[in-house]
Amino acid sequence: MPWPSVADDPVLEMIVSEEVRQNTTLQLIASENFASPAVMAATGSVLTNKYSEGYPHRRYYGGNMVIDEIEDEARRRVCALFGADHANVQPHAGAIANMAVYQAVLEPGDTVLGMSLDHGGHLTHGSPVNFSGQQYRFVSYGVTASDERIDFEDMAAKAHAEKPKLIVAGATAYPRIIDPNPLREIADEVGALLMFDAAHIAGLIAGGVHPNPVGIADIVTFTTHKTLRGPRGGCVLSSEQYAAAIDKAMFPGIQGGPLEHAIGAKAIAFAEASTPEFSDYAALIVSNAAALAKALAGHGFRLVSGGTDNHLLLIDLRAFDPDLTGKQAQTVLDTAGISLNKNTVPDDPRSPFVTSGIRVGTPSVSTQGMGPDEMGEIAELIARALRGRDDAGVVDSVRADVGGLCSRFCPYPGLGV
Ligand code: DSN
Repeated sequence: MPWPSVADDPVLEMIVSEEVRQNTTLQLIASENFASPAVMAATGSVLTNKYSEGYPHRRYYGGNMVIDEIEDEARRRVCALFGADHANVQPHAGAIANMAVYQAVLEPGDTVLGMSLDHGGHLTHGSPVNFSGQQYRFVSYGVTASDERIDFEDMAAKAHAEKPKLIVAGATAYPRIIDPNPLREIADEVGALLMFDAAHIAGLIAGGVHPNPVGIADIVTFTTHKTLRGPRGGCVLSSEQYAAAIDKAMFPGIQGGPLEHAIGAKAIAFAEASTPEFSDYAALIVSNAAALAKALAGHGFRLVSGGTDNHLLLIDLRAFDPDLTGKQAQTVLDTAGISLNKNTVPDDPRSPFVTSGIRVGTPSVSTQGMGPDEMGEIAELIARALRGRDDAGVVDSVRADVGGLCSRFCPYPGLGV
């Protein structure tokens, strides 16, 4: 039977428009990346057609002989990549991975320590608007006022006072290395479990440029689409001790059928991330972030914590221009072809919808092969657009220069044409 004709479906045109946007504008959102053609091919493959509730060799549906091989291979590859005993590759997202861990090791109302969202944490680390903050009793830690780095002293004091069952490490807007060792010590002092949410830095860990929390934390969660450069999705790594509880929480506890097309793509991404070329890539992400930080500081921007040693920078705009909000900066830069996000800075007087900061990341531009010279160009483009934000001619000229830069480093030649 023929497929219905969708040749004139406007959504197909919209996909081409998005290809054009990604090829011709700068992607500086710290949690985004460009997946490889092999990862995208798996994501768009026939694996999407298969129901496979359960786990390899214990499914609720027939016909899973190939799917089992693929999911087994994904689990083997990710365990080898990070040195883990057990992997669950089924989470549709990082939030679901975290939810499954909480369901596996906590009872509703249990006390948990997590980094506050406005100091760089994540919604699922206990935000009151998220299930995590609603179902569990989260107590927040954050960064110091002086050096804007994680306040381990305050964290230890809170751990001793509150006796949490779980300590959650990890962040979405924290530009520094998170050493898992002091976290382990604090967790051991108070008899807490330690979960490390490595969503942002999984690729930096795989590439060997950031410390690996596997084997130090009891459980490690991450997303596969950020620095790791795979398909959109999540993963949980653990010792055998927590494997059964986590698997049961994921399915049947939370999710139904796993997205096997995403799991096939994860397997490919795990193989890509285990190559020497990926280690070079991870090092480039970090060196590009440092170069961009230095160049932006030269244009009068204040970097939260004074710089970066990962893939992102958090910029406090108030030193550059006290009247400029993160919201305005995001809008102006969108018009100039520079995609990034507004972000609160620690103890931000403005609301999360307005903010005094922006977050900037280098995973995508590093995938494009840009280096320190281009980081200097990008800093100049950002500064020029924001300084001249009331002059359409200036913003247009930045947009034209962004187009020129992107044409030299096109991520997907042949797409969007
Ligand atoms: N939305 C992700 C980020 O941008 O950091 C976190 O879930």
